[in-house]
Formats: sequence, structure tokens, C-alpha cells
Amino acid sequence: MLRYVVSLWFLTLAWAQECQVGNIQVVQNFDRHRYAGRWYAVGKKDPEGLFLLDNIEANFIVADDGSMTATARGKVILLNNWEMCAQMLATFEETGEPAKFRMRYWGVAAYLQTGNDDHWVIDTDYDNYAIHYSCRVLNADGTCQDSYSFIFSRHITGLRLEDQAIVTQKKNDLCLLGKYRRVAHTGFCDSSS
Ligand code: RTL
Repeated sequence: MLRYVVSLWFLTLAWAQECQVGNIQVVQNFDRHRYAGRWYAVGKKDPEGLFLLDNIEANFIVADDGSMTATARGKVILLNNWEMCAQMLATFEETGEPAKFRMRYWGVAAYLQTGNDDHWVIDTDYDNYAIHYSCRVLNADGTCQDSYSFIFSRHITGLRLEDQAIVTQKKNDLCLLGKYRRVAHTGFCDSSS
């Protein structure tokens, strides 16, 4: 019995450790030049409140001085049930860790959301898939209370079969397995850009 309780305690401890935001691993030797260009969101885990719904894509740009910015767009439904395509802009501030940024973002239209969020690149092969993560609010125990995450693909059709296992593993590492939704691409934003 005691053995059982002790191993259960260790298991709980190990699990709690894993879900600490401070223990989350990001991609090693992040190369922003290879990361640049268009990414299609094919999966997302939503934060609390208003968020991008579908048809989400991002375009990362690295300037000559090395600074990174991005544009993004996606469908949102604003309070009055108004479906529209949100055009967003972002700048990235360095943190000392190459794959961890602070992202300041705002809408091209003044009534869209603005924010300043963590922007971490958890994993990427640069040519096919990328896993993004952001924790907005920490719990007292170091786990995340309010996070969002995007699974990006270079291909609008989704992830390649060979990348799916890696992505599932990373979702699990983020303690977010089962919390993602597929992101549809219907061309909703194509006419408005
Ligand atoms: C992602 C990629 C990099 C550029 C930006 C991103 C996030 C955008 C968000 C937009 C939310 C907009 C809302 C508008 C309704 O008012 C990470 C995709 C800017 C979170 C909710």
C-alpha cells in the first residue's frame, strides 16, 4: 500500500513538473531567417475570450537588421455577430532565448484586439510544420492558466503524415493534448486582402 502511495506521489510530482511553464522546451538554435514566410494555422488551442476562429495565416518577415515582424489574418466574430477578416500586425522583442519572444500585436482596424503576449516556437523543421505556444496567465504553482497555441503548416492542406506524430508528442509535452481544434481554410479572407 505504502509503495503504491509513494509511486502515485512521484507520478503526480513528475506530472506537475512537466506542466510547469518554466520547464517547457523550445526549439534549439532557432533560425528566424528559415522561419520567415507564410505559415497556415491548421490547428489551434484557444485562450479565454475573443480569438481568431478560422482561415488563420501568418507571414513572418525578417528585416536587414535582423528584427522580426509579422502580419496575420483570420476570421473573427465581433460582439454583434459580425463575421469579418481581421488583419493583424506584430513586432517581436527578444528575450535572450532565441525561440522565445514577446509579441506586441494590434489590428489594422482600431477596433481589433491589441496585446503583448509570449510567443514561443516549441518546435519546427522550417519547411513543413511549426508549433507555437503562448501562456498569458500563470497559476501560482507555475502551470499555465490561460494559454493559446497554434499548429502551423507550410501547406494549406494540413500536416504531412510524417509530421503528425511529432506534433502530437509536442501537444502532449505542452499538457494540451486533446485541446486543439482543426482550423478550416475556406478562402474567407482571400477576397478582403
Ligand atoms: C499570430 C502569428 C503572428 C502574428 C499575430 C498572431 C496573433 C494574432 C492574434 C489576433 C487576435 C485577434 C482578435 C481580434 C478581434 O478583435 C500568433 C497568429 C498577430 C492573437 C481576437
